[in-house]
Amino acid sequence: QSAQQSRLAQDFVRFAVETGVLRFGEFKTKAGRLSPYFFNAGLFDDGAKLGRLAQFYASALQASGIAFDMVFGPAYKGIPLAATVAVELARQGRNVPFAYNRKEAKDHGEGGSLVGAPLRGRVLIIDDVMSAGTAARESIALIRAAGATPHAMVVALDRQEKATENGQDVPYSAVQYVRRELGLQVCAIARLADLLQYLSAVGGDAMAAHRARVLAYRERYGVDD
Ligand code: OMP
Repeated sequence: QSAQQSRLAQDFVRFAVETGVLRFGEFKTKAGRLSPYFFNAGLFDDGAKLGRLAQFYASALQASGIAFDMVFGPAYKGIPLAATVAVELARQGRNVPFAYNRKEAKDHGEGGSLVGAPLRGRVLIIDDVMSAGTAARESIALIRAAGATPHAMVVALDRQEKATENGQDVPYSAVQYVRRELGLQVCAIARLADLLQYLSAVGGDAMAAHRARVLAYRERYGVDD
């Protein structure tokens, strides 16, 4: 991680905490884990927050050097993310095609489950969070089935925790799996490590207590980078 990426990650964690998108407490994750923190991208819930979020994605992409020909937003949460990032990229002078899928198959009208530009070339998947990796696998299969190449993936938060295979924890994270086994480039605006760094930097009793719980969670479910 470069100095630029780590500064961006700290700014992003602060933004997520200040907007209440990143919260501390007790939450059940999709994989059924009891987590002391949760990142709810649905709470980027006005134009200004979404615009700022899109700038973070665009900066993280630029810092990563990842190449791509188009963006894809997986339903539902990836759709506004990919749309706003496409708008931000165009605003910065890089106009790329944009597509998304619908969850329900449609039997009339335009048909099919893909909407927007045809899936072609090196597709960048834009999503919110990677935990155990279920969502990532679905998008990759869908892009392959359309005859395009799932080339890269960008998420706001990499929770850096063990992926699951058939309901069992495995010793590597979803990001590591997607990178090593599926060959995609993956970038995250921030990772669990950045959240821990933020909590130390802010200091104070409340943050120290959150940090202790997040560390215990990482002890149980986390992976080494
Ligand atoms: P995986 O599909 O297991 O990687 O989990 C990713 C999904 O979990 C996200 O797309 C969210 O639906 C949800 N999630 C969050 O949004 N924020 C979190 O902090 C944790 C999760 C989660 O359930 O793991």
